[in-house]
Amino acid sequence: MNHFTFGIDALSSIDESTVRTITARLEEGRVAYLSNMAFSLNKNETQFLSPNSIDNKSKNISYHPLTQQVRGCEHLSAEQRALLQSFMQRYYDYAKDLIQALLPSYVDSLEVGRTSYRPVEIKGRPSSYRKDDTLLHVDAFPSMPVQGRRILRVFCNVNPHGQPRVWNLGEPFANVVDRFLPTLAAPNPIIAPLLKTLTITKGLRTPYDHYMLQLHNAMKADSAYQADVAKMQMPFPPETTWIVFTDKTSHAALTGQYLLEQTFYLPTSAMQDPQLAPLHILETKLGRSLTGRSG
Ligand SMILES: O=C(O)CCC(=O)C(=O)O
Ligand SMILES: [Fe+2]
Repeated sequence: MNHFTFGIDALSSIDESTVRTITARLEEGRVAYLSNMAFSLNKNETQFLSPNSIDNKSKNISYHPLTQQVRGCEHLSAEQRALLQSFMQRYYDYAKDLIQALLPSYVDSLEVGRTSYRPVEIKGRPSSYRKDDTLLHVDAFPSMPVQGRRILRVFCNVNPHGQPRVWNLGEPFANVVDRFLPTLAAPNPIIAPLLKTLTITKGLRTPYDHYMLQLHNAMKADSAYQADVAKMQMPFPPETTWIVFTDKTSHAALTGQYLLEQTFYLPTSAMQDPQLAPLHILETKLGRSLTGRSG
């Protein structure tokens, strides 16, 4: 165990006090590392262990458990797409069961997000700096405002060739905020309603979303910061799982191929300690509410 991660060895030994500890550590910003828990592919799913599973335009295959739609594989046959759909649904079920076992107090409030399958090697993949996840960042998405809710993600490395998924983990969120918040522009109140009307954003980009997006971009844009900031390299071997609040934990994915990921959203009110939410931390620093309608 260290400042960045903590291990969970077996689901069988988890009692109420362990649950509280796990929840607290995750909310602090550590990564829960499950070194002997993994999602396994069925025999007929191993055909998707190829970068050709995705079409040219996409960087991953995405699925939404509510609509049961798969995207990013339109070039495949109807039969293959149906198989991918059940593959992704199985991963969602796996992730949901893990949350149920480890973080039961979240379950009633958790909202389900996308499932993603990433069969392309991330190292050297062309991308603009804002989309480049090999740079340290906290998660915030331009088109998907979370309006203060937490982003909780469950990852599993399903690489069949022994290749780890190598991440860097960066400094605590409070340090990131101290470093970058003074450099960020305040939101312009005209912009958010416009983005919503034009359906550029799915819902209203609140001042919270504005600041998180600016933070995400500022971290990625600062190459001196990327080089100099304290960080720890963390290789996640195949057949391991990890869970993290990616909106608070500074992370970068350096190398790796074949990853499954499930996103959930959690209202801050459902946290064990809502004061640990990025929303609360930013509101305290700025001395204002960030989820109201005006910028
Ligand atoms: O692909 C990965 O390993 C992680 C990329 C990332 O930054 C994320 O999913 O939030
Ligand atoms: Fe990320």
